[in-house]
Amino acid sequence: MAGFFKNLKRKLTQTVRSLSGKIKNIFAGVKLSAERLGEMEELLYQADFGRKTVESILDAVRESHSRNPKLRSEEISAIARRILRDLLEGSEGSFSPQSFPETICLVGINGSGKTTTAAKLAILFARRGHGVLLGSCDTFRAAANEQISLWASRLGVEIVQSCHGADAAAVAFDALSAAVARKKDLLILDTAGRLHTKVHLLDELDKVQRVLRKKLPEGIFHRWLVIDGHLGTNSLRQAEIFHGAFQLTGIVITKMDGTARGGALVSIYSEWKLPIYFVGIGEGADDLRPFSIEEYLDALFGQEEAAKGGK
Ligand SMILES: Nc1nc2c(ncn2[C@@H]2O[C@H](COP(=O)(O)OP(=O)(O)OP(=O)(O)O)[C@@H](O)[C@H]2O)c(=O)[nH]1
Ligand SMILES: [Mg+2]
Repeated sequence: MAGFFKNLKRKLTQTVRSLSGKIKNIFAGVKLSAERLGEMEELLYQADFGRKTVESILDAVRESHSRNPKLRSEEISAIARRILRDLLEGSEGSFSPQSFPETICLVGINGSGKTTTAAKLAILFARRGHGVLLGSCDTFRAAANEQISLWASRLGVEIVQSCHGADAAAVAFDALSAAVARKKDLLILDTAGRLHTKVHLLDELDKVQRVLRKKLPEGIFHRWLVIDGHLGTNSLRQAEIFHGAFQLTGIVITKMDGTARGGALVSIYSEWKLPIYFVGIGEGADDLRPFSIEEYLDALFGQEEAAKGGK
């Protein structure tokens, strides 16, 4: 846990500066005014918090200010933190393969980080002693096979894949059969990135899902949307389309390192109430952490606010 905090905080330094530091810059030593609140509003939008989230925070600040006209910047940060914590309540996904072959199918738009996340998950659970099989249903992108097989051999994880242009649903079927035959605890399926606006690609994914649904009871068939943390409010639309098409069961947010944003996560959770399982914080195999609300807030606001009663 401490490692996660240090890592995520180090990697989110830009965010730390923008939220904790900037709230201080806006309010330190000056009276709270409509103009200052306007600046805070802008800051929150820049960090990708959605309208409802921003309004909830500003309303709470105004309300506290009416009771205490001498509200300090630290207290304003603590209020924002409290509102975000409330909005995120219940969002921490906890995952450990229980009955074989538990299957995670990763879906999302192009370049969101699915393949990298598949590799990171594979090594994470392999190290915990689980039998893991990777399946590559990305038969669409020419270099996809090479990319994932390189990961598999580097990490020493078994993989099932097919040739470029093959039927993705057939690969899903083969991978699942192999997972059963080899008695793997966990099958992690990577899929081709697709724009949520491209109907034929969504149809292909639907076929993959139907093949898996026939074989897997609902409880062990996980459909996680991989979202790029840089993409901001656009990711709400992605979640809506992918959730509508595949009844998602969870979320992974990638590229949370080095982004001054990351607030869209709160909107996605508020809207869909899908558990957030993992956060990607880099390109390496170990740069994946279980999602933790407090650590996310610490990373956003900085340790100082955490110590000052934001918790
Ligand atoms: N900084 C950072 N980069 C990441 C992270 N996750 C993935 N990437 C990088 O993002 C790029 C795209 O990652 P992929 O895993 O190939 O994405 P994908 O969703 O499989 O892409 P397609 O298969 O083309 O749809 C690569 O350069 C990764 O190294 C992360 O958490 N942090
Ligand atoms: Mg990929």
